[in-house]
Amino acid sequence: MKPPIRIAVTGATGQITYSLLFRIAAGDMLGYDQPVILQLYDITEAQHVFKGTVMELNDCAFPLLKQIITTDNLEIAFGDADIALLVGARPRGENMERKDLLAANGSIFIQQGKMLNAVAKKNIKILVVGNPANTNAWIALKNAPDLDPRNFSSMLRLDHNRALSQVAQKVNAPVSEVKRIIVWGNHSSTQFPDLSHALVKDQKALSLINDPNWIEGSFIPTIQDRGAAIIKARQGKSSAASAANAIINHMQDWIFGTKENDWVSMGVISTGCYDIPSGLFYGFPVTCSNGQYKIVEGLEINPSNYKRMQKSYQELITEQGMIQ
Ligand code: NAX
Repeated sequence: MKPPIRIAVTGATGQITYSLLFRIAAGDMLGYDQPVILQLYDITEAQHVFKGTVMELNDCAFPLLKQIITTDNLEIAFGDADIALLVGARPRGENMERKDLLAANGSIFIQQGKMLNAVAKKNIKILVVGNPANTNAWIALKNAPDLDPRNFSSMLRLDHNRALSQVAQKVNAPVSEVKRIIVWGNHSSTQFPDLSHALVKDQKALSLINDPNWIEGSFIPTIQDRGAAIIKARQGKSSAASAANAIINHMQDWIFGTKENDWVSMGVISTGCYDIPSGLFYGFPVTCSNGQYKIVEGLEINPSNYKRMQKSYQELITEQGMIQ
């Protein structure tokens, strides 16, 4: 049997992680022959919630689950971790302005970046999910000088999957036949879901759809505002199972590679391509192989799409400014 992989998860008593932990322990993320150790972190006030989750994990009798650690100590949670899924974040409270939320999360991700730097494996793969995910990833990276920036990522995969599903429904094709969708930018309503390069069964999606009004009036706003629509439909609860599924998809593709002739959207450190200046986390199309991602470069971008991409970049710069 392979040696176990240590997976640190923060916000591990929250609703996303309640959907996530059982799938990881079942083998959905790292394969059905890969033992895992779960290193679960949450704040002190939430520790009592772990009891039931641990009882249920045990009651599943997962053969791959070798150990469960629960803690409010980041050093224990991140110690020797191979993977860190940073899901926990401070939710927006009443009367809290966006800049207060950014500041509160800023201090969380400073501590987490420092501790990852100090005690995690040097080749750790980190996915930031807690919002504002792109900016939180940037803060964690800034505080982890000994880790490779390419080991950090932020989650755009839920937006990507939402876009795949909307297109598949529109053209009445299986989701597996929809390829090369891109979600550019920030995980926020400025993100730009782009079908310019998308294919359905190797035909151009735009020609098959042949309905610019649907793209502008329905597709783009549906993806941009889907989070809010889910909260409304679930009477106050935000996306949970679909977010957990996106985490699994993101990590699987990063570790095991993307499908041939396809790419996925990942928040990764910008390198200057597509005129997005280097140094912030931005959603790009990437391919992955051998555990490494590569930004798909050189795609043609028309002027109106360029503007949308810049708008999301500007929002990220504003977020960084508020943190600083
Ligand atoms: P919950 O409110 O259910 O859970 C949040 C967890 O974070 C709780 O367990 C809480 O104790 C913990 N937490 C609070 N303060 C903390 C701190 N100082 N340090 C560490 N953990 C702390 O939220 P849930 O629905 O699970 O969502 C978690 C995060 O994911 C939120 O920030 C949410 O906005 C974000 N999302 C990001 C998505 C993405 O695509 N990037 C999509 C889904 C989700 O909305």
